Amino acid sequence: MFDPYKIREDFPILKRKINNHPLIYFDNAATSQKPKQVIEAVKEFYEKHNANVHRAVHTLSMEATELYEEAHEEIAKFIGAESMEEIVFVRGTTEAINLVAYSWGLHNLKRGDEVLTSLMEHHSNIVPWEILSKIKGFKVKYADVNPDGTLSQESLEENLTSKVKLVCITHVSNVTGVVNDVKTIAKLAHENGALVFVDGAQSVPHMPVDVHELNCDFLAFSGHKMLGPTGIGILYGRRELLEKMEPFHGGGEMIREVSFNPEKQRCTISWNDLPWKFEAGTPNICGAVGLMAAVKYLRALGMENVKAHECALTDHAMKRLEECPKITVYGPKDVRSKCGIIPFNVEGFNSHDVALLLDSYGIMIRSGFHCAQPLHQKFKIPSSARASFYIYNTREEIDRFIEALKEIEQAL
Ligand code: C6P
Repeated sequence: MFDPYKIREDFPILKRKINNHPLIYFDNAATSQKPKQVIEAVKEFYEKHNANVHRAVHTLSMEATELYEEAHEEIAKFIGAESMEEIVFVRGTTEAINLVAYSWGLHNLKRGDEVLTSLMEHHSNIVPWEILSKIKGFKVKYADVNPDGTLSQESLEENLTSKVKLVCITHVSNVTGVVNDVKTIAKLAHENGALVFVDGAQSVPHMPVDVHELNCDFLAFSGHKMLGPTGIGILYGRRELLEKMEPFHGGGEMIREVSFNPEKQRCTISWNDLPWKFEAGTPNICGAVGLMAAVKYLRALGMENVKAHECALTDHAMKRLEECPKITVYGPKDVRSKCGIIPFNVEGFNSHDVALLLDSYGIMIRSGFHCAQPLHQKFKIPSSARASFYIYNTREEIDRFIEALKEIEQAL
């Protein structure tokens, strides 16, 4: 039985009061809270196993290495990857996207090529491609978004010409919670000879995601949005692609051999095996250990149950928001095409003021443009307030949120 009240007992921070109100944390799309199982795993690592990985033969280094490799394996299982060779630890989704831009894009994209993304992307899935396009001369194209925030399939198909070498698309919008049909997009892209990069920052923490089922070539996500520590994220890449790609960063762990040729006064370098070829320097070992605990926690809950819980909360919140006449909600009204994220504005209020007023009730939401300005431009608004839910949120919290919003509505 999925019981959010029981789950809440694992999250020490949820016992806090803020401004004399019990904390209601609705900023989960920005980062999630951490259960004691993750906090304990991090503490235990530093108290008992701390050492560098893959470098020494002593007991502590062996233990740290074993934990670090096991973390890769757990993540591979969690997303249905074939093996841990396909799992590269990075700092987060942003770094994973930059890795693909520079390790794959720099060497495979040229003038005349196109990269197709969309107007609902987070800046992290726009900016690296725009920067690289200035160096390589390819074009970045944007599939349009319908007025309700869903992706325009028509625009996507129109833009998917034979010049497109890579389709970079978010699985779930961090503004509206819209879930894109990436399986169909991947099928269309592959039929057209393009590779598919899926930004899973807002999907992997909230629903079952299987890379084989999606048939994507790359998938990126961040540990901190799925109960794990900050500073650890994942790039999944199909093994054949990762094998052919050049490294992103140079140094340390990613090297097999560096030999100096005195005649040429140069070093010849060969790369380490996957996934270490992409993990230069001392990695975030403890972050990986914490993330492994997070993934075990989520797996025990069942990702189908996580999804169902968040859908039910969203449904309840959307219905209750109809009681607030001064509130405009953006994105689709049908909760079947979205998951637990609700962007809105209150007539007469700036989104930051709404967030500050809610904070006085102990309710944490995000305000601004959520690193997705093109989508806000599309909605013709400068910013929005955003509530986003997770496993420990309850209907009761949503009811308190609605009551607070009703009071705010009356404040003007
Ligand atoms: N979105 C939000 O409040 P990082 O920062 O690298 O862990 O994740 C970047 C990122 C990429 N793609 C999507 C779809 C995202 O939602 C995010 C992070 C946070 O919406 C912080 S801006």
